[in-house]
Amino acid sequence: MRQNISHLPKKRFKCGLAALAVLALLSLAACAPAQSTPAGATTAPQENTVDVTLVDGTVQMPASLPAGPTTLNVTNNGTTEHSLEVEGQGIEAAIEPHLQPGASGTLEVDLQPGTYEFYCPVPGHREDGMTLDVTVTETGG
Ligand SMILES: [Cu+2]
Repeated sequence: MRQNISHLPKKRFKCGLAALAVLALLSLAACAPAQSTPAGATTAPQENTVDVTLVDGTVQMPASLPAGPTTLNVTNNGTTEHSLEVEGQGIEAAIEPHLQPGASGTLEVDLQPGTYEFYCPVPGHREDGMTLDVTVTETGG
């Protein structure tokens, strides 16, 4: 008899645990979305946007940029197709496909302090002067 009595509470205990586990899972599921969507994004690193203009024979943009995640807004103002390739500090990124005259595109790069070469990857254009040495400097914190 005593064994029977002690049996019942154990079962109930197990049920209670299961219910608690379900509750915990539910509350976790409910909490997760709220934590992963910070509205203000106040702690995000500073993002920079730089306009780059490609004309026949020249890459027009600032020759020095601050470090950080950077979006390059590239416009082809030339008369033939051009593009932009960024090379330096382990980065090698280019806009593909090439930009037709009047077209624009974006290239996102995470710039670290150092020197980079921004040039047009269309064969022959780099040699014709469509290249620019860009210095990236640490942003003052
Ligand atoms: Cu070009």
